[in-house]
Amino acid sequence: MGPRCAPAACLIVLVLMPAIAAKAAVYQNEPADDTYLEPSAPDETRGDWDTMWVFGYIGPGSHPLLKFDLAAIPDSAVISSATLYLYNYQSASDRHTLVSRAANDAWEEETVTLNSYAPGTLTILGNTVPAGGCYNVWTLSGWDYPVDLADNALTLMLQFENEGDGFYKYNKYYSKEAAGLHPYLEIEYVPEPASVSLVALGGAALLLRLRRRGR
Ligand SMILES: [Ca+2]
Ligand SMILES: [Ca+2]
Repeated sequence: MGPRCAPAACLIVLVLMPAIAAKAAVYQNEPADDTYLEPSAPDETRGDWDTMWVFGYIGPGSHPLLKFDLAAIPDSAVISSATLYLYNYQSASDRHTLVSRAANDAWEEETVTLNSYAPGTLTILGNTVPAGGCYNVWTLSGWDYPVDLADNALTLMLQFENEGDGFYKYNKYYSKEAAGLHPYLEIEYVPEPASVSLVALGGAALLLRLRRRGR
């Protein structure tokens, strides 16, 4: 009976494992749905507009709503960073703007309105100072992402931090219906558990072949 694992084969497995397991992947995608919810028109849809307003003055403001399809990312992936980009083509305030995860993904841009949509639990993931004529960037942190990798959808809602403070303010962002400069989400992740098990499977197959050869 031959050796259970030839030294050269062991070396190949040991060299390949960290290289494959650590390989990061990048998801970059536009929203599947984007719109905004408008308190002055609570039954109107804005899903086909090329603009999404963040507005605040007195009382509730206007809230962009974006949904990203995460099916391309394995459910077991480990996410190292997530960043939202929205192009601001007209700015009337540099007041802090929040992005929150909304628990309810059951909406479509063609039909959703302020009155038809209950966001469920809102969790603040990012806060940035907007500026006009450029992409505004939100670094997402504290995202409990496994649940969204499992249901393949992330809904994000934007609003001014203190939207009803009596200060007239707005920012206009391009939606995915605009001619260009669309919103997008970038996620860096490692499909770690899947890769490790693939490497382990490859190693097991190699061992099996060597053992058979050794008989
Ligand atoms: Ca849209
Ligand atoms: Ca979800």
